[in-house]
Amino acid sequence: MTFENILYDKDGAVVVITLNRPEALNALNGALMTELAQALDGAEGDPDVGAVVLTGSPKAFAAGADIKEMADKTFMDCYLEDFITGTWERVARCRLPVIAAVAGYALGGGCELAMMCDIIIAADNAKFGQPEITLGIIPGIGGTQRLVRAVGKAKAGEMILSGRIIDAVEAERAGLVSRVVAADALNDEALQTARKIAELSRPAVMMAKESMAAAFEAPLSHGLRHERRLFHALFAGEDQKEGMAAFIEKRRPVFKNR
Ligand code: CO8
Repeated sequence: MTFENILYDKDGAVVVITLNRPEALNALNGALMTELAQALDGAEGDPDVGAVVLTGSPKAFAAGADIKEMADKTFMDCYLEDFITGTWERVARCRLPVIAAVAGYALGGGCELAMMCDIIIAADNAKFGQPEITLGIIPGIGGTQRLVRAVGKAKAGEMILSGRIIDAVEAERAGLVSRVVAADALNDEALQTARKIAELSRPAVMMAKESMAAAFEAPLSHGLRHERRLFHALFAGEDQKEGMAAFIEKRRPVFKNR
């Protein structure tokens, strides 16, 4: 597939999508997001493909939504166009695992785009932030929700309210990225991870992804009820009896179902 704002490469069972507006640090405009949605349609529609890597340039994954495209929009423009929301959500709706390989800036919509992926692998020069507040706006495509869930209220609060940008080490410590690798190893590491996933049972991987999404989407009360059912069910097994008896008798438990 050929596009103007992204590159689409198929490497065995992995599709690598590279954001490709280097002159604008991969600022995300409507055309790019439409192409990205089409590329994901292509990857999902190809039965050989088991995983997607989404990456940018060594200097920028994406420096945010395109400020020049947004600057003159009115409320009515944004509302009536449902300003790029539809195409952005395509990334979050992708049924295949998507690995974000982030080098350089992942700011604003760039950070939000990375957070829509299942795994973020960061180069050691990566920088993450939600600087929208410095432009007089707020994150518009999930930042206030996904960042709070990813790193907690304290760090997300500082990032979203003050616009503070964090480096790769801090992002890993905060749980925003799965790991940090040397910048020159980023593409290989992401590709290897994607290849490993693509070799596994496709429905198992897809269902695992779907199930993890429920952890974000189900209300706490449903999650707690589900947990309680499983907790009660364990009292039907022998190991709960053995474990608790061993505690009371001050001996090591010998579990049957190991
Ligand atoms: N939009 C448009 N153009 C950009 C953007 C951007 N987000 N970021 C960089 N560029 C352009 C610059 O204007 C410049 O272009 P030119 O050469 O024509 O002047 C070129 O890229 C290179 O940028 P710099 O010269 O600024 O490069 P530096 O290395 O000096 O600085 C920075 C790099 C720090 C990343 C700097 O470019 C910067 O601060 N960029 C803006 C970061 C930002 O504020 N991002 C948030 C944008 S708002 C957003 O993402 C909202 C998301 C919600 C969308 C909701 C949709 C539904």
